[in-house]
Amino acid sequence: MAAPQLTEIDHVAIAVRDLDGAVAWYQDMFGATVAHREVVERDGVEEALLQVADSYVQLLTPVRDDSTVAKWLEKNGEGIHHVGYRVADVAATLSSFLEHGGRAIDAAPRPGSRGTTVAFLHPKGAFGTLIELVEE
Ligand code: CMX
Ligand code: CO
Repeated sequence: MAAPQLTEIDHVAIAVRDLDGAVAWYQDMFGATVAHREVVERDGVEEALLQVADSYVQLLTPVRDDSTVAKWLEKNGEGIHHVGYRVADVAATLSSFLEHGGRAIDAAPRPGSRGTTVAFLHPKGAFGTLIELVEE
């Protein structure tokens, strides 16, 4: 059976040190609209989703020192942290990915922000890019 497809770009995630400052910059420079803002406790981050057509720019900042994004910012500085791809069914896409020998971070789908279901795939098996599968 053919592997389930990525249907759309859900978001491009950018790690920043100052979330309010980054949101204000996108508003001033591009008239950006904040579609959603949330502290995702499980990941130790706060996000602001800026609407770009049917997709988002996800500005991310750590809310805890032990957050994976805090560690990443320390090592890399600000920049693109991951790409979120929309899929119809995260569980089916993740199973197919694993069956094809892919390397996942999450063994099973889990809750993401704004009520989505997500699964992260490891950057080391994906050309250096952290991938988040997103089911709305
Ligand atoms: N993009 C690309 N490569 C990355 C990366 C990223 N975002 N994060 C880490 N790496 C690379 C590192 O550079 C490192 O490579 P080297 O071994 O060559 O130096 C390797 O992966 C291991 O990195 P690490 O610094 O030791 O980090 P960890 O293994 O502890 O964590 C990861 C990395 C991807 C497993 C972890 O960040 C993770 O579980 N991420 C998924 C959850 C997440 O990112 N949540 C925040 C966003 C939430 C949301 O979008 O809603
Ligand atoms: Co994300």
